[in-house]
Amino acid sequence: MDDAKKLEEFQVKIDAEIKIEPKDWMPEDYRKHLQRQISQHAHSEIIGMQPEGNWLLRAPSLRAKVVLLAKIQDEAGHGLYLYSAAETLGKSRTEYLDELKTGKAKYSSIFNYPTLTWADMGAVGWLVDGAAIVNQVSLQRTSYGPYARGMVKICKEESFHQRQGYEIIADMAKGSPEQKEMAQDALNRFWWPSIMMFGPHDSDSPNTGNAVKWKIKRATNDQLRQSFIDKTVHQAELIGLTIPDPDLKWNEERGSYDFGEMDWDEFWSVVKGGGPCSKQRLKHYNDAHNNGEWVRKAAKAYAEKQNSKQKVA
Ligand code: BYC
Repeated sequence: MDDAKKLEEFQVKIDAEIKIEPKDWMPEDYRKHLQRQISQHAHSEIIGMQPEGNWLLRAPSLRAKVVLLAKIQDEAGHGLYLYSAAETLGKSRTEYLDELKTGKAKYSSIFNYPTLTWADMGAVGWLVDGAAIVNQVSLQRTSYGPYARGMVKICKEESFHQRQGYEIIADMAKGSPEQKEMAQDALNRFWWPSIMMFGPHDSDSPNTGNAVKWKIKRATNDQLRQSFIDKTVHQAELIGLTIPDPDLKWNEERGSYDFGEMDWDEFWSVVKGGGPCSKQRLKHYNDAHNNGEWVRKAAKAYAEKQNSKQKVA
């Protein structure tokens, strides 16, 4: 069958909501698109452990520490599912990780901001995981089978993450005036970076066209951002916090909130590696990877020993 015919059949499958599986024929651009998106997603989960790891040893109670630790471990698990899904596209985990180590690969801009207070653990869970869920719920229906199935499990865990963050911020918002101030300050610092997680406006998003045609994306950047804002404003009101956007206003006609413009210079600078913590995040990842060399060597030596024992037997 020639490529034009294969392409036509591929699109028919996509339009009929039939999942594409690793051994199915797929256009090279579809494969590359997914390799890029799934690996960036995996890197985000792994780098995303750092801002929260910063507070593990300073959590204010044993319960808070245990819950935060469980959440961070979940993020590691998400990264591993996603690398496995990305590997089914014919590129090895080592290659993906090399791209992360050298700074060639992108990961979500949000993780290049510092977590300065305990209230930031609330803001990260509530807003960052909240934004991640809105995106990932739609990705459960993405056209590539391994990615869609990975998302189902990830979404279940993310909703626990969102609730743990909301609990922290809600407790602080009803605490002492200083605690309420910390909660508001965390919201002020994390609001705009969180809504930037959805990426550029659709009109400035070069990947959206193909992503929608191939049903990799089931909703566009702007649609998902709007859905997140509409959900979150009410949650802020419930706990007496104010979204730091003077242009935020309910639009009766659209049945949605109107909101202010993001600082796109800041967004692109962070995406290109100029975020407040970009260098620190990459260095920490590389240091951890290098420090783990002895574990990888030991595991390899053990596997070789087991293999040679089996051969002898
Ligand atoms: N940050 O054409 P566009 C989590 C890049 S982590 C950095 O719209 P696309 C969690 C984009 O990659 C949640 N870069 O791209 C973990 C593209 O560059 P390239 C992570 C961004 O792919 C721990 C260029 O800008 N979630 O759950 O159609 C703790 C043009 O953009 C960003 C995912 O990764 C950004 N914010 O749409 C807590 C979900 N935005 O690659 C939580 C999966 C854009 O062409 N990914 N760029 O050089 C997606 O849904 C899509 O990839 C995006 C971007 C919506 C992020």
